Amino acid sequence: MSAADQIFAMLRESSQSGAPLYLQLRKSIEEAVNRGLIGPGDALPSERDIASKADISRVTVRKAVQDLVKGGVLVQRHGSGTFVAPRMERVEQSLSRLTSFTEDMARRGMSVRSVWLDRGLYAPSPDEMMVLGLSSTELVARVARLRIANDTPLAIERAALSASVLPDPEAIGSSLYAALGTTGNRPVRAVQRISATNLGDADARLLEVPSGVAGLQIERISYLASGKVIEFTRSVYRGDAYDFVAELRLTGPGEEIRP
Ligand code: 16G
Repeated sequence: MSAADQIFAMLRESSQSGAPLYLQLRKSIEEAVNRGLIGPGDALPSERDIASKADISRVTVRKAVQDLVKGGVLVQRHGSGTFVAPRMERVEQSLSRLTSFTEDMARRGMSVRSVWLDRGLYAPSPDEMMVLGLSSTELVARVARLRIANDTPLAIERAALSASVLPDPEAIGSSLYAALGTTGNRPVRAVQRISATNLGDADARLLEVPSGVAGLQIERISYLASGKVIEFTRSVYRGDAYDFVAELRLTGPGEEIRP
């Protein structure tokens, strides 16, 4: 069956539902993609073909297609038509090991690149003062980067550290943890909070996804062996590209659960 036939078969299945036509069409295309009946990179039939075959108006077809483009299911290329969006190879990241972005990607054989969004010394925000234990007269070093693996932007990371630990944020090379390692300040423990977010316009543009799509917001507070907080990083990861995986074990009797 051709891609067009798959969509029309789905549409016939849903035509009893009584939902507005554009929603039925949108759902049919989405179903065809989710079930793998039409795959990443496949061309969608033209607006005119869908309209005439399904006997609905072109305006209705356009509305359904635009919704799916906004949602990242389809992509439109000027002059050549509408296609099923390429599927991202998802990156699986263990939640039990304290590794750096550079190490994580290198282990997978992926090339890493960062685009600097900001780096410098600033007066600390109330949050930074509290987490990093800074007074209002001390400075905070901020390092904000777009992290790119194999040419796909995966995350925006905004790290804050005490300026006493990182007096020259301009001087870190490609890895923050490697730079911290050279002065004996690489963290050994971290607490990470992950929550769902819908990407705002600016972050979505940097991550090359449609505005409003799902992302992961991650806050990492890292510690030295002494218990001192060394890093306070707030990141936004692409929801379609990253899986955080945690291994869970049954705690034995008498074993303490530490936060
Ligand atoms: C990871 C950490 C981030 C840390 C960075 C250092 C998460 C959510 N974040 O991406 O907190 O600053 O690694 O990476 O895992 P780098 O050494 O490559 O600069």
